[in-house]
Amino acid sequence: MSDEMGKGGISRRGLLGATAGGAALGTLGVSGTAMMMGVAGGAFLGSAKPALAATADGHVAPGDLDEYYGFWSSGQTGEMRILGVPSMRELMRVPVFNICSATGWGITNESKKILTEGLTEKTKAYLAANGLEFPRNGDLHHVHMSFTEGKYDGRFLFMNDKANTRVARVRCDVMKCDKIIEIPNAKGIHGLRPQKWPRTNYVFANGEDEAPMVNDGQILDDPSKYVNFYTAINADDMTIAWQVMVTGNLDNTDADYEGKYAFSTSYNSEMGMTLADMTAADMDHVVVYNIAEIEKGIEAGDFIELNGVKVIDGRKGAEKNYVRYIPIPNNPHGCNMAPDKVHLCIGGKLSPTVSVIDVRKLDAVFYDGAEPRSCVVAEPELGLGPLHTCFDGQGNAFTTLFLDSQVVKWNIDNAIKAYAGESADPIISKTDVHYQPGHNSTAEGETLDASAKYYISMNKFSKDRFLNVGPLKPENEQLFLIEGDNLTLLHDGPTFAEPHDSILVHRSKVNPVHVWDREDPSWEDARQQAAADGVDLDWGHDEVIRDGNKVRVYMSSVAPQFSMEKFTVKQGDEVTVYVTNMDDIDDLTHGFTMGNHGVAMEVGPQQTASVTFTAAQPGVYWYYCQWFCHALHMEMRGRMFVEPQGA
Ligand code: RUQ
Ligand code: CUA
Ligand code: CA
Repeated sequence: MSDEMGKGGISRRGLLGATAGGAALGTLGVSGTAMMMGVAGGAFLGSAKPALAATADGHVAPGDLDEYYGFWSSGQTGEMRILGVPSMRELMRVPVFNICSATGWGITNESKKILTEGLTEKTKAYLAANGLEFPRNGDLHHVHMSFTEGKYDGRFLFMNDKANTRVARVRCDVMKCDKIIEIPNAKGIHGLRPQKWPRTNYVFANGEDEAPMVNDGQILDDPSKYVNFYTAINADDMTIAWQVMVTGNLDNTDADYEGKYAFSTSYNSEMGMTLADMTAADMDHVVVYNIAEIEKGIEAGDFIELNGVKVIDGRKGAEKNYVRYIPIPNNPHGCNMAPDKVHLCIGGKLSPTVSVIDVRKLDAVFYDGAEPRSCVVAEPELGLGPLHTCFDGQGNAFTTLFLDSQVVKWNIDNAIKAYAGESADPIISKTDVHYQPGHNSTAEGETLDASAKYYISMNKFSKDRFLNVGPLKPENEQLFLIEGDNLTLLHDGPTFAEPHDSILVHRSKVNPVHVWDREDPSWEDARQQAAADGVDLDWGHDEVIRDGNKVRVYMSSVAPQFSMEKFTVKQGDEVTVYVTNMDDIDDLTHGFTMGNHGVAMEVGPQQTASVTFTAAQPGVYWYYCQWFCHALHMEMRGRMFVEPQGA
């Protein structure tokens, strides 16, 4: 085999023309790929069924395609998930802050680079001292897509890791994470939103946990020395643009539709360290950030530099025109900007209210000395435990009521009228959910394309909705059809931890590729190493390069074979295996697992991936393809021979 596709000199194009075809499988009398796919190999890519829309009741028949992509966070699982909506079928799991056995995320060299290069020196030192390369866990709460002029633009998805104070980016063309950065100074990145207007230049991220400004083990019980950080990340290169130091902690965040203001809720304006302290005050606050003033302040040098980041002091008493603190009852949580471009809705959590801020009134608060709460234009009492709010684009809002296990649909205008003393009832309807909802979402509800079609309730408890699986229960995300004033339950979807938050994006805005581009930057290091070793990754290659005790093994794969049937290394060698998948057929992913070495990776069509490990005790070790690719997938294997040291 290696004679035909390796050094033997068949060009990549030549190979592609004969993908898994006659040469290799002539003895079977059938083209391998065609055998698996049930179609003529290569014709598959263009032959997908035409996409059919869901019927009016939200039913998507087998084989039909969903109208919306749902991008889901997974909470403490640390990955991003992709669902089809309205079918609620789980389409994909994209590892980000977790380690993934199937794809090799956290195992391959390419993923390790992403997981390590954005860490702070302090964290790197801690990890190194403990024999770790990167944090093993993540807590991914919020996934949001990049915007252009208030609408999703299909370029990137951004997400937070509360556990290890990180922010990640996923490329929507291949649905893989390409950047992870740890945010300096801040602790526990929680709320995260992209700038909506004019485009996502910044990604805003809240630090939830206060810490002493210089956190070096000298200060514990002096809250006056504790601070919090709001971070603006440059979305295009994932560097830190600036931070604002604030009083009170930061929970959720959002941005306006003018590119002027961004907002954070704080449940701990008290700067308390205990539950009693954090819930002591009747009012906490929303912090309003004045983006242009902050940029001017940075420009003018009005910042301190902390761990390499330009930090504006926006603490109470030092606000200047950088920030304002708007008093809000009580331990507020959700922070959601309505697509009417005007109203920001803040969930009261301990208060049964949602506070509505008219962002047009903020200029007066900043520049005319208007009383901070003069921007609050409504505060309807909606029910117990209001957390998050989403919108239908028609002036109505949906707020989750955690304690009531309900969603309340309400009208923003009526709430404003009632607040002004007119007789108007903002509440339209209340619908039970099962149970204890946190986030909710409507289709593109956080954008100017908000629509009144589907409503997702992400519930923290499922209790009796499903077969009992032991003390740890699944959680429950529910899909409702919005029909006039009412919500009709279409679907209960049990999920593993945790359906924390989601966005729905119309499928016309998301266009991932089917096959990797050979020029893709994600294996640039492999490309450079191969060039230095005189190996052209784009050709069928088949090389073992020894470099001291480092051994680099280059091979390719075409279903159902690796180009190399065996290779030899020595015990204790540091072995790097590079696999290039020469198949360019839709859905023809291979893998590489080295038996008993704890390594595995996905190698998608036309992708190069690499993994490094130390060769174990002398003997024969089988490597194999762990992504089912062919009728002869089981046979897609080879041997690594480990010779004794000194042999
Ligand atoms: S927060 S359940 Cu992590 Cu999104 Cu409100
Ligand atoms: Cu290649 Cu399975
Ligand atoms: Ca509080």
